[in-house]
Amino acid sequence: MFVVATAGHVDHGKSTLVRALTGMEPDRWAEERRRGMTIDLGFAWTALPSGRTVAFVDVPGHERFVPNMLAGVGPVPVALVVVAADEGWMPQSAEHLAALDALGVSYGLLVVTRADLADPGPALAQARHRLAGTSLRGVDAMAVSAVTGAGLPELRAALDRLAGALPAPAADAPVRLWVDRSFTVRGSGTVVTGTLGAGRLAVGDELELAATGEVVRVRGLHCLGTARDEVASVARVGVNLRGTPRERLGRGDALLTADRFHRTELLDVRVTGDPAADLPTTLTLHVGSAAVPARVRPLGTDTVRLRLARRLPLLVGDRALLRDPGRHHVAGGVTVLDVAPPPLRRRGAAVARAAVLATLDGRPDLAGELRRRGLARAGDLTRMGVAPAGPPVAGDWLADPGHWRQLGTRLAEEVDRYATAHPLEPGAPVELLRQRLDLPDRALVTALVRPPLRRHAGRVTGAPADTLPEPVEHAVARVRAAYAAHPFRAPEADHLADLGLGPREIGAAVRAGALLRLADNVVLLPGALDDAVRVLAGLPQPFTLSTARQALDTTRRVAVPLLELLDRRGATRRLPGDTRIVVGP
Ligand SMILES: Nc1nc2c(ncn2[C@@H]2O[C@H](COP(=O)(O)OP(=O)(O)OP(=O)(O)O)[C@@H](O)[C@H]2O)c(=O)[nH]1
Ligand SMILES: [Mg+2]
Repeated sequence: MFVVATAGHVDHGKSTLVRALTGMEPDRWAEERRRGMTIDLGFAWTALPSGRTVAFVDVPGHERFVPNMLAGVGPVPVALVVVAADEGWMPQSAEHLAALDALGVSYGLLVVTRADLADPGPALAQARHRLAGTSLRGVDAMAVSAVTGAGLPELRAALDRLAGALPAPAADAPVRLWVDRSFTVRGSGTVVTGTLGAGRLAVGDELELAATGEVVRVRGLHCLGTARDEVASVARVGVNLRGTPRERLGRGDALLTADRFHRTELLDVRVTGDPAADLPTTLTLHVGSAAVPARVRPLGTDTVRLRLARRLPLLVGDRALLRDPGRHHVAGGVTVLDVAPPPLRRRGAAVARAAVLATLDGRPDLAGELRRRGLARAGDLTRMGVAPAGPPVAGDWLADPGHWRQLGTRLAEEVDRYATAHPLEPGAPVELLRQRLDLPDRALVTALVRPPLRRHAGRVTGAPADTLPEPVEHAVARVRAAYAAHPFRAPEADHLADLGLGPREIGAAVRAGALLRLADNVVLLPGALDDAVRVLAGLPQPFTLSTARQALDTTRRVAVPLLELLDRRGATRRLPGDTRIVVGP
């Protein structure tokens, strides 16, 4: 199936043409039929000679109903531009064409109808001329009469050719179904309809409501009046939602594949049409079937920041339009450049931002996105419409390579700075480093730790300090002098304290290799282990704790942890009966 939206001035024969092609009545309301005028969107479909199905979204031409028209064409990138032979180009012909051009609609047909009432030649020439400067330039054009049927076979053939030229829908893309109608079916509950432009839907799917993020479940699907278990794009589709009251959603809302869209109220866009500086401060943004008031802040000559009155599920590269409802004026086409733009706080930020936006074209660009953001989560990028690739640096974080290298350098500097400011601490706390580097996740700090940096117990240490703070150096020197003659007589705790060696100082001296810690408050000089092995090797083997203690000229306070440490290091081995031997040389 493919879907075509009509466009054109009021009374130019759009609905009559759809009726003639499909045998279906696009004007659904009694009021529409009474007044002979389309007010809201109409839907009809038929088989073409090739067997393909074409579905029409028939729009109203009256100037009062332009918002309805925009809700119809917004999600449908194919247009049937209708002009009456006897009236020619009219104001809403121009306004509708401006909207299609702003949205970048490039597939369609130009049909001059009511050809039985006047020579279609002039209207055809005039309309062709109008289309020439737009996204619809060069589309097939023909004259028809819906009353006599003249030209309808040619039109059907042209629709078939058009269908063959359309790009294949992205079958695996996430679903963003813009709702164009919602109603209640007795016994089934709420049904919404829309044009499924990409992806597929199946009964049982869980979808997200764009307005609220609420998750809803698909209870039933309809396509062209037939119940279906699954519907693939492109299609007109009716979705029955389980347990969702009708008031919860309506035109302008969207059903989304869960967790695949960033719902934003702030975006940076490129505008075509009026210069950015000339735009009013408030306009209406039309995208999909939605129409949302937007505050406009010009940034560059053709780039602006929009603040929306409500969140919309937008992706980089989306097309939309800005309209001034009071003036019946399509102010410009919109290409979405950034759906998660940085705040503009500092002086000069707007100018800098304009320079960045000048380099963007709305094509998703992973490398550029990372360059601008430095770091980004893969999931966030996906939700913006930028496909992530490559290995993450930590968790699901992707990084710009240059930025990541720079962070590594800064981490080393911060670790150094911390060590200088806190020489007795065993490294800088990870959380503090996260704050200093302004990183959003501690896992990133951890991932940045490279030798010679090391991570230990929630801290990052640099290369071991070979110089100790002077007071500690002094204290250690005094320990060395005092115990040279009795290397295994560890100083008592209060003696250490007298020397100025508290737990932190001892920790620093141990890390620097100036002292050897056997147990809390039991420290020896670094060479003590080798000396002890030499002394013990000279004893008759095996030897007892008491023999060892006497040979080492020390107390149990030292001998017990010393022998245990030697056991652990494999220098001695403990035998049954609490004796030991020295192992190896
Ligand atoms: N003679 C003749 N009359 C036509 C033809 N097509 C439409 N009409 C008449 O033109 C009038 C308007 O036709 P509609 O189909 O309602 O026009 P529309 O473009 O749908 O109008 P809106 O939806 O209100 O914008 C009706 O009275 C139709 O009968 C045609 O090919 N020949
Ligand atoms: Mg109509």
